Amino acid sequence: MTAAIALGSNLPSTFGPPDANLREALHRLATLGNVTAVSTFHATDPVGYLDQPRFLNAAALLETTLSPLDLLHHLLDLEQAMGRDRANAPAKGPRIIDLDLLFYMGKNGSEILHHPDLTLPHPALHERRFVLAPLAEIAPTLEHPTLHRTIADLLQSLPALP
Ligand code: PH2
Ligand code: MG
Ligand code: MG
Repeated sequence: MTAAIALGSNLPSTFGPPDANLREALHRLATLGNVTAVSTFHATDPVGYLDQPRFLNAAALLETTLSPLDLLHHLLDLEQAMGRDRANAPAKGPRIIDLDLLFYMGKNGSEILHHPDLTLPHPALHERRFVLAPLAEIAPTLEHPTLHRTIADLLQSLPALP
């Protein structure tokens, strides 16, 4: 099975600045399966909660035997192990590392899941340039299972940058 994962960081940690956090997270992702593709790192303006530093965003493909929910829980553990403190941080606010499960390609194609802890595909991915632009580098032809558009298509359809 292959999962598509979005990575983001906009705070320094004991590992260093955001680019070091992304590299550290990619090393740790490799303990959950085979990392088969990694995008370049994109410097992006914060979306949603504007009063925070710029982000560094990336995307990766992970070949894994973990189920979607097991993978999600490993991603959350990994965020915490790298020092992310969710309890004392605003939603959508600054973070050392964010690892979001975007798509999970199982035996029957890209999975659709509505679970209290996990929605697949990630419900906001199609409107986020900071997700689509890195993902388009490594999976341009991946098709969204409910929107029936490829990642390259969805990226093209975003409103023009201001
Ligand atoms: N993540 C958010 C909120 N806003 N903005 C950018 N540019 N990149 C992110 O990864 C990001 C964000 C919540 O997950
Ligand atoms: Mg996120
Ligand atoms: Mg997240």
